[in-house]
Amino acid sequence: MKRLNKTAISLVVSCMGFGASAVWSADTLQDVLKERGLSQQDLLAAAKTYVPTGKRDEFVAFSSGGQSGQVIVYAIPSMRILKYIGVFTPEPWQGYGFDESSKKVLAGGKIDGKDITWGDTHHPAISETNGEYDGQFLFINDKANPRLAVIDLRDFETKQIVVNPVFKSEHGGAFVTSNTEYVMEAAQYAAPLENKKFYPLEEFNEKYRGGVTYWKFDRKEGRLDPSKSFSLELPPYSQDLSDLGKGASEGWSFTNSFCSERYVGGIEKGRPPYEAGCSAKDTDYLHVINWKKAAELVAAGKAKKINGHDVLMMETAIKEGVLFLIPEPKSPHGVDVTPDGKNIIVAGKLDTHVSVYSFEKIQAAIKAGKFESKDPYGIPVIAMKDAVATQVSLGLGPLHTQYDSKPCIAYTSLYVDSQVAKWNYCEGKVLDKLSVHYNIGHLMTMEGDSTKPAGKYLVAMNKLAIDRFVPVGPLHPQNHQLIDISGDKMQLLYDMPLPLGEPHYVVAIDAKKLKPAVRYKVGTDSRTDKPHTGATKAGEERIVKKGNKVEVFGTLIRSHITPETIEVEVGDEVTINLTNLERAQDETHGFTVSTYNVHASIEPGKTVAVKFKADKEGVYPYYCTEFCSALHLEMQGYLLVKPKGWKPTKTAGLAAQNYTEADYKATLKKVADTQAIIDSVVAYITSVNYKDFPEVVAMVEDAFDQLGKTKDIKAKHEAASAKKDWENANLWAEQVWQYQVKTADLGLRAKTFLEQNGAKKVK
Ligand code: K7E
Ligand code: CUA
Repeated sequence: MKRLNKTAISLVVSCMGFGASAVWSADTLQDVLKERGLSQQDLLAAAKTYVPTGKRDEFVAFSSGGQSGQVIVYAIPSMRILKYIGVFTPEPWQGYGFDESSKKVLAGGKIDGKDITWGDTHHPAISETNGEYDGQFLFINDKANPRLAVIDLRDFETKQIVVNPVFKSEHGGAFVTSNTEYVMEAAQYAAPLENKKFYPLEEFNEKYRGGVTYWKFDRKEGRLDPSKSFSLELPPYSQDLSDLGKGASEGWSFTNSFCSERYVGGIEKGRPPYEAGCSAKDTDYLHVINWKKAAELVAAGKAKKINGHDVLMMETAIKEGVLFLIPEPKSPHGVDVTPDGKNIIVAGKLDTHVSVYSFEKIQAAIKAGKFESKDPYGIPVIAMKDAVATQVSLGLGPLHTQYDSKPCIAYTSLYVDSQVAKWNYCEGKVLDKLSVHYNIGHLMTMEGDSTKPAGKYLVAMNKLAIDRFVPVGPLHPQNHQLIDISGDKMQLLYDMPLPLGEPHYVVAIDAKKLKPAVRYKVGTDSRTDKPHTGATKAGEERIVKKGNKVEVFGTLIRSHITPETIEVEVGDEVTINLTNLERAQDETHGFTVSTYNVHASIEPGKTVAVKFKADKEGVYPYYCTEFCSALHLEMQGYLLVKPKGWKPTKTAGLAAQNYTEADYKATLKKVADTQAIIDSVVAYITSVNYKDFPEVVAMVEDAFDQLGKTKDIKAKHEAASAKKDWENANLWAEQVWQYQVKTADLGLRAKTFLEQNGAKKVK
């Protein structure tokens, strides 16, 4: 490769405003290492994460967005952020909360009739088939306002939010059963199950309750079905994380707790705070639940209706043998079922040990009726020694455990030590420890919750980012650290600041399993997956006025909105339905009307409605908010809000430009020249094996679509020219040229793609 000489580069660089900083003039790897103070180890780490342009990542991670109420999508190993998905919080880019259909999704999360427009998202879960991630749906919970959301991974849009009918807060969700029959969530802070009933804290033991909810998932509809969902009443032990059985433990679920002391704090009453009272005892309880049998009992009518929702009461659950407890040390946090389902690993936050429970031993104890005691509610308690296979001391503050593709290998986060421990849970041996940045919470391996973890990488989700990044004020970003786990020793590769909310858990899936759509069927309401009532075909755009209701049926295509003028009277209720007629990939149009607080993101094929009351007389520009083509800025129109009873006083038409025959001729020449370019591009494309490239085939189709539109318009300019109406002849000829420009743009894009991807000549 020819090298530019250093002076030349420095010159360019300083002209570009980078200053003469040495890095930019370094031209060998050694120079860069020296100038930037990098070690060979750094270089190796960089090479393991760098994804050059044109290449894609191997895994896609879905991170909880914490208090942002969103989901953050990023890629591994590059750690590049791909998308934020609005879930519990309005998100303007996607029109989420600013168009009618998405407002309805958010309204599903209303509690007692009140809008709740934020959420505290903790645990995302990918839908599973036979215990493996299938890449179809993503679920995520809201801890603060006990809710659960469904995201469809065909379009990465939130489709549904449901409110837990009996809890006041929840934490141990979302977790899915092996075939996503149910999505599970567990309560956190105990409260009376009857929603609006008051009981004093003195009645905590009697009236306050925890529980777990199993939401029935209808995969065909892609929605949770509240009518077929149920909960199980549990003692007020502050249930925490959960996990579902798989393989050997299929049909069971496990939920731990951190305050089986049932302590009620209150410094104001002279009592020590919760933190003292909830951690006083050496053990809490792991709840072991036979959810399959519980579902059968509910189906057999053994549940009690609370707030119209089926709740299997503890008394029934105990009598029918679906609920058991096992002591677990000490104020534990994570409970994680091994890929084969044979073991359940519980990390005792305040204990240095992780406890490996054996499902086989648990079942043996249940079968033999071997219980050491009953809890105050009569739930049988299995002795720890009868349930635990082994305990391993890992370090201070073990929280969460994830699994490797290699058998028996687990990784546990150590919050207090700020380390990841790699260990063997079959042999009870610590294998390696890696210091990570301060105070790791969750960690996550690729497909780590499935029956077939993919190994390779681990992400440490650290709570604090002190000293790690350029400071951005007292509120720091979070720090997700990428770790290579392919070898015997873990290697830290990359620090990624996450600048939105405090993510708790993340799940990652093999990117190849995701099959997102490129476009919608024309006229689709993306939030319901059904045809939109406002869907409009090309040529059928119209404005319908009934009383004070104005409904616009419009379309969008490069580069105009139809209609381009909407006239209403002040006080009218305006609904603007817009259908994106594009079929081309990534040809999204946005839409907003000045000062009416509406916004829509309209991807190819989608129909969206925005609605508002035109309560202010005046002139309101509307426009496309996505830079969709060279003529994007011209993708505009006017909403005219006229005073009541307004009549035009001036009858003159819109100002003419007085184009002449010469102007028309000049435009025709431009059209002919552009056609020559198009023809040459077409000649190139058809001379190679373009049909072997689906992306190019799509571009070519779109290009001919654009060009096809010129036929009718050509007839228009010719008709106008025959009448010597040079004004219209010239303007319609200009419109022909606009379509040619779009055609040429696509053609050139296709040509570049073919050249870069090694297209071959065909005869
Ligand atoms: Cu932050 Cu899973 Cu909600 Cu642990 S949880 S760290
Ligand atoms: Cu459409 Cu900009």
